[in-house]
Amino acid sequence: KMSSSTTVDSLLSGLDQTQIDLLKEECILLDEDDKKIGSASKKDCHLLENIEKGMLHRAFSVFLFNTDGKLLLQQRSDAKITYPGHYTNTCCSHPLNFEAELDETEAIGVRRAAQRKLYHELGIKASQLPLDEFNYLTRIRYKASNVPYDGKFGEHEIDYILFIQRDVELDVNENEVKSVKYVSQEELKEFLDKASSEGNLITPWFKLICDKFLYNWWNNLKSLQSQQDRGTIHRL
Ligand code: DMA
Ligand code: MN
Repeated sequence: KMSSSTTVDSLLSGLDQTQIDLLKEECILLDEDDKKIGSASKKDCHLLENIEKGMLHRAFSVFLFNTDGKLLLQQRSDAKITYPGHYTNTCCSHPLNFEAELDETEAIGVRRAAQRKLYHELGIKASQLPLDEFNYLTRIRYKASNVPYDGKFGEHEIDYILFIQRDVELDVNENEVKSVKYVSQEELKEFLDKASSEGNLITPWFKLICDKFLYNWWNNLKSLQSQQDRGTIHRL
């Protein structure tokens, strides 16, 4: 039984204590229409056992571009519990279950969470990331039910896509991020093409977004309002 302390301990044994502590964060539980139905710990939200029963939570994915139009990629640290060492978009996380991040008006709660985590993971000061500059494009619901390595954790989220174009100063948190790099479209395509032969791992959500949406949005960085589709939840 998952509730016995022995199982809980073995579930987390050998994992990074800082990341274990972050599993206490309270995420927002959703129905399939992105309506809040409750809250649960980050740990409970990501257990495959719960995901298989339908547990779904709110998340966001930030794509940050510099003024040359290059995308900032991050490689997740080896300490991360889910998808360690994988390459992904600039920053991903969850709005948490408190008033400021629950506010759904123009996705302001999600944008506040993005500002919080861009500082936590990449050291980008909030003053360099005004909330109004985050362009909320659409939502994507996806499930990644099998994390390699453990088979215990996964993702099942409604993911808010946020674009922002700013030149920023980075001060990377090594517990979260192993490396960062800016890439052009050509460089990203080549990187993804060669990833498996070169042994580079890519997160499932980043792969899905690249395959279906990213380059079209990227080609419209100057006119992102035309790309907004906030009424839709893309179910992948
Ligand atoms: C979770 O990201 C969000 C998505 C879109 C997969 P994460 O695992 O990086 O969250 P956190 O940084 O809070 O651990
Ligand atoms: Mn998640």
